[in-house]
Amino acid sequence: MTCPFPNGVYLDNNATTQLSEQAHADMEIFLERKYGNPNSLHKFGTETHTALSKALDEIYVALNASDKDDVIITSCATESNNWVLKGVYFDLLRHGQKNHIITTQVEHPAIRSTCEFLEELGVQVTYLAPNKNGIINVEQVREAMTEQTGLVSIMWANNETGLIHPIEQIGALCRSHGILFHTDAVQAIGKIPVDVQKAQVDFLSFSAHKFHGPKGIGGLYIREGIPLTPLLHGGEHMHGRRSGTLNVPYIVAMGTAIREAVEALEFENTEVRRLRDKLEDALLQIKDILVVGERSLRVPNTILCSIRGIEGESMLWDLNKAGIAASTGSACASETLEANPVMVAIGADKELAHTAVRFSLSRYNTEEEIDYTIDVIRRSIERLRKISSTYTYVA
Ligand code: C6P
Repeated sequence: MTCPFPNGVYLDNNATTQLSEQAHADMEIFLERKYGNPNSLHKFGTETHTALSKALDEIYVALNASDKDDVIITSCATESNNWVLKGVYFDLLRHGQKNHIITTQVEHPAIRSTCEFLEELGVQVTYLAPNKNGIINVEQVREAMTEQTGLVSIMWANNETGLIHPIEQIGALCRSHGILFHTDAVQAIGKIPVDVQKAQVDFLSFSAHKFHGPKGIGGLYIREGIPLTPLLHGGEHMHGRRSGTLNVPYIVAMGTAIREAVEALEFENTEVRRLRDKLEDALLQIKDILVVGERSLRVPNTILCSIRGIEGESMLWDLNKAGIAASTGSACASETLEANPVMVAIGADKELAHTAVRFSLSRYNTEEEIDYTIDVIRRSIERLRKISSTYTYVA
């Protein structure tokens, strides 16, 4: 089927997003004429320094950070996540009095692999399993807490399912027990309101390319007065917390992108949600499809589904040929690999828990694109089920 949209239909916005036009326009001058190092004292430096301060202000406002808190620019959320876990290890866990981290089975590998690395250094890690709704509840966190718990790290919204964890309740629990709390908010910013004070977080990771900013730039929010050993030592950039000459053009673009993302939250919650629900309703009309997680518990843009009798990769291949970009999430296609823990938790059988297709929308998607996608999906499922060795197709 020939795609009627010249640039294709992009439904993989949890992987990365299109750069906003305004973010692109705002950063251009800093790639060209205004190239000074913001730490330099001459005119070239002061003009980039001013732009840097403005962009940082936009990030503080977007997160509702206080001006006593720190927002430190990093290269991406992977770096921010690594920094929190390894920094807390250096500051607290390696001394032995506290040696326990609570996290979940559904974190991004930037958390999971770093926890596994810390386990090799002697840290105890509890990986909470999602409940039957696919989320982690506050009681599970409370029950896992011990005298040794030094850090709780739980993502705000899951990248595969879009399911939202009760971050404000978990934040309040951690604060009342004096335990540090980190959240990976990569998939929450621009989709739902994120307020670091309300959520009582000590650390929060984000990545610009998930909210229509550029790739290779992100940040870590650190609450006022919380120490964190740097990952990168060097000059006095970012108050000595993260060294390296700052990437002014990308930081400027991230400032614009996060401001726009917050301004667009209402649109995300109404229009993007409406289009997501339209696509989801159409999927649910097809026989033997599982959509993971209650809609009301998910961010407005995400659908993770399993289609009986069809490998996720085969479906993606058909979609790609029709100009539509989606992904498999990281649910594993191979029987030998782990099943998706959320699907297991919500009671999916083995076949469904091993295959998935993720559709993630953005504010740039249109009704026409969704209608076209629905048409392509219907045809593809019919075609693939007819040739499936595991599915008995009945017209
Ligand atoms: N998730 C996905 O397709 P980076 O790559 O460092 O900017 O972001 C990493 C990251 C961290 N946390 C969460 C919750 C994420 O979703 C991601 C990126 C992409 O789901 C690529 S694996």
